[in-house]
Amino acid sequence: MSSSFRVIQSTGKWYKVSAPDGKIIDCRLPGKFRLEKKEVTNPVAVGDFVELEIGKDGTGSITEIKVRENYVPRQATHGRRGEQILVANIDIAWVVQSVRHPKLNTGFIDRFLVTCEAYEVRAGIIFNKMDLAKKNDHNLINHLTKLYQNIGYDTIHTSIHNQTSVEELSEKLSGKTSVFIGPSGAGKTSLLNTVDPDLELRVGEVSSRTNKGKHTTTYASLVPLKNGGYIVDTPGIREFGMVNIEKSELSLFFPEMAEPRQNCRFYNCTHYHEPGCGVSEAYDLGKIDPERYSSYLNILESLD
Ligand SMILES: Nc1nc2c(ncn2[C@@H]2O[C@H](COP(=O)(O)OP(=O)(O)OP(=O)(O)O)[C@@H](O)[C@H]2O)c(=O)[nH]1
Ligand SMILES: [Mg+2]
Ligand SMILES: [Zn+2]
Repeated sequence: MSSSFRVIQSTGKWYKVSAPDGKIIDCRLPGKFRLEKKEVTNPVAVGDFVELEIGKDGTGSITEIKVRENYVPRQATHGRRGEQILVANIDIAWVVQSVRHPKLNTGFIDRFLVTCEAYEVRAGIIFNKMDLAKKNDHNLINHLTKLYQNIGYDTIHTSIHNQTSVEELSEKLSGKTSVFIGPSGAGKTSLLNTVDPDLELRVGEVSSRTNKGKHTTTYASLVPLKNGGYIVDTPGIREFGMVNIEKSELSLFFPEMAEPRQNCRFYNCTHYHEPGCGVSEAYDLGKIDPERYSSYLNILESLD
């Protein structure tokens, strides 16, 4: 697809599109595209392949949005209804969480993973700022790493102060289109600057008062990596709001529940209070991690 036009940044009104010859073209989107997709707050997302018409002034007008191979949506924020498409056409989506500063949020990870399962996007987990980990943190991270690897997710430990970990990350990114999603201050942009110092992307401090990042990255953007491949750096988000997921299908998106749920007595079992539940049985046998099950219940409740 490298011979096509691709959206590399969107500020709402204007889109930056990279042309096959490497030039960057500022583009607008005709209003009809917005009317067509009312349930989506952004009809064009970073990563989209598009067709253009280029005007005399050198700016473009998007004439067609190519069918997406996949995308990652989340609930729109700021009181807007519908969904926001965070990124389109990627090989893998990484959730980036810092072990500390800001605090690790496993609920975020699990909601993100459910969305990736539902939208058939390969997912991985990056535990960053490992240099700040205390003994207890190491125990927790080792537990989570085993847990997530067992259910099929690539999981890596990084620190911008540990070159070996950065090289490992760099290898995972090379040759693919990847995206980093996570809370503000987790270190998404810092990791990219460490993978490729020529990028010189802007990073910001984490507030020592609130222990939160300061929303330094303001727009998602797709950047080429020197080892081949592309990465989409995204602005930090406080929560990962899921969209279009029904209570009755939620357990389909927990890989460790896929098999046990086949033994449930009721076809529409929510695996919460029903008798003859295969998932509860598997839980009692220690085959489902208590943290994941409690995440499942939290999400189930939030889907009311
Ligand atoms: N100790 C330590 N600090 C880190 C690490 N990675 C990033 N930081 C620091 O964390 C702060 C936030 O980094 P950013 O890269 O701006 O975080 P971000 O996830 O891009 O944040 P937003 O753009 O706001 O979403 C900076 O002060 C970084 O220096 C790490 O591995 N270890
Ligand atoms: Mg950033
Ligand atoms: Zn059940």
